[in-house]
Amino acid sequence: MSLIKTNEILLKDEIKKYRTKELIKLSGEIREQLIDVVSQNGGHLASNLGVVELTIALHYVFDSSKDKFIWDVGHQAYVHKILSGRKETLSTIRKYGGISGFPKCKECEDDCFDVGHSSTSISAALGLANARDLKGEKHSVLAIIGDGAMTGGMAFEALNHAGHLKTDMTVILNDNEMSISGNVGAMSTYLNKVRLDPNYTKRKQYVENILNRIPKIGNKVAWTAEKIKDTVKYLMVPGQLFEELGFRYFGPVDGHNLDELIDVLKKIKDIRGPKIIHVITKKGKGYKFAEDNPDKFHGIGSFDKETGEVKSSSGKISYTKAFSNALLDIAEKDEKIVAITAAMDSGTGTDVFAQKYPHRFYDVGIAEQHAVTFAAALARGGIKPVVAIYSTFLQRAYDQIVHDVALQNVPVIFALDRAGLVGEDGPTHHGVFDISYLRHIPNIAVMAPKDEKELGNMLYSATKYNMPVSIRYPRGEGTGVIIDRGVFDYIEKGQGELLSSGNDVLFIAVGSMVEEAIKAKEILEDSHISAGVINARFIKPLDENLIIENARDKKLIVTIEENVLKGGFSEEIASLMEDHGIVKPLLRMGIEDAFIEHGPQSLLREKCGLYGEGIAEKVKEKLVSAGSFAKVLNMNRRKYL
Ligand SMILES: Cc1ncc(C[n+]2csc(CCOP(=O)(O)OP(=O)(O)O)c2C)c(N)n1
Repeated sequence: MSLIKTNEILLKDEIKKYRTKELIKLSGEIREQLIDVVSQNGGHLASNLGVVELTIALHYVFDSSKDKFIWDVGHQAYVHKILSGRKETLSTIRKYGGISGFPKCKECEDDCFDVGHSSTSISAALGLANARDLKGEKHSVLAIIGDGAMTGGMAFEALNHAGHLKTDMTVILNDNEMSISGNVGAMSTYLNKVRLDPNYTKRKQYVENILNRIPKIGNKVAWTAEKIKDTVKYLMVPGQLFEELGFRYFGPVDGHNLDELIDVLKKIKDIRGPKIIHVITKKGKGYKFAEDNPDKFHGIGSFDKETGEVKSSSGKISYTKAFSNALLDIAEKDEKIVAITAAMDSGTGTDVFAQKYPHRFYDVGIAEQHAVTFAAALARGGIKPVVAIYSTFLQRAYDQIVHDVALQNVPVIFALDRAGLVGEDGPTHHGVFDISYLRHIPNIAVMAPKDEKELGNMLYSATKYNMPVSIRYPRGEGTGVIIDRGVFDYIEKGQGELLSSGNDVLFIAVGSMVEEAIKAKEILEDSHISAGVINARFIKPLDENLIIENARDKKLIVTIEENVLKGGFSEEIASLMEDHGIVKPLLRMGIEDAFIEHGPQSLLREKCGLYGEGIAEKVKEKLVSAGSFAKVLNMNRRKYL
């Protein structure tokens, strides 16, 4: 289904007739629309406010239905959406059935590559540019990448390859000195140096002009002259890094000056080979609250646009906060504990740890693979690293988990926030694969808490296991359970928890789904169906005895997990049953073999059947199809009479 309104005026065509004054006016109107929509729907505000002029200039000089724009991460593509036919539908962004918060090929032909995870744009641009060349086509290919995304290893791998291939493509480096929080690393320091040197561009041009005047006489002299040129250039021009990699460097350019932007884009349009334009922007530009607090307004829920205040929630603490508190309390008593984040300190709640223990905290940039190997080596060196990464982003580091952590059996703890359906960010961000990609790896324990208190207990226990451990927990508020700060219960490795015993059905639920299993159990009681509930706690190693003991006398076993069914927890249980010769109907509740779209987290859970009523319904259906429903009902009626 196309979400584009066919009658919508294409602003990207209109603006080609505009003069600077009109483009500036349009920038203001776009900013107003961004603030209006994001204050209602939530989303990535600060990044989009920062690229208004840059996006207008790109659409002014290029044509995105022919030329290819690849937005790194894609969270800053709202302005592109507005200009390329989605001005009217922007109000539906991130809503179920509405347009996505990220570029999506199926949504619009002006989106040429699906994105969501960081640092892929240069690889994608290089691939599209080579496809163009192989097919003998003619169009421009541009990767628009932030200085945060530039810290990701993939970006460097792609620069290295592009410089080697000498493919005609352009990288626009959108440098706002911020990742989600302040940017980190040597690359950031380097860009800062270039940015802060006002005479840099002039000096570069001057040096190049002089050097080009050196005459070339004979091979040997020419070679020597070239060498001298290189050396002089290197000494005189700060900012040679990209040129050394084979890119022609242009900039720094004021990313809010439309004339300057349009001018440089027009100039580079006809220059062949790999080029990089360094554009300086301000994150949150034009909205005071976002300029003052770009971190908070990077990704935000709905808020009051007059005050900048986020609309209040129920007051229960989030899983992230519970993790953050527990980490702090545990680390206070164990100085070997260090925390690692990959550019997500506030998202993972490690920012509080960073403030208290700056020397025990590492923000590695958007570099999940490096984070994991770095942690493995810290652990080898006798330290206890806690690596806090969203479930979806840890996908990047699968090999490092296998090769560097599990194989060496070193005690790295993975705190996997946003495990399960995350909601409005959609399929690139749902954390629904980690059970599958972790449970088959030897040596690692895979855990999931039923509530935010158990999360603390699991983290505490994991620091004692002396082995690799992963703890997955969902996005959003906890259950509201009371937590005694600094007091933890040790959980024996591989120990599940029987929450209630029943006669007919056994629920074996994982993490966020334990609460739903309890609801389903209560609903089923109204139909005289008696269900027991096990909180699995461990996906691996399983509490085999607890599960087998409770499964034997049941008519139906139900597994519930917020993960894909393929390779998930239910397969662990199916194997266990098989191994113990227990032949029972098994109802496996989880995410089917498809990518789940964006929308409110609770709605998506409902659509996947992962909620109390839905589970209870499925149980009844399964009992009917297994021929057990009438039997259970008759038996239980007799019991109750
Ligand atoms: C692999 C991966 N890790 C983490 C993230 C989360 N993330 C989204 S945007 C972002 C910061 C990007 O900074 P930058 O590229 O400078 O863009 P800006 O928002 O500052 O314009 C991060 C860390 C991600 N999308 N992908």
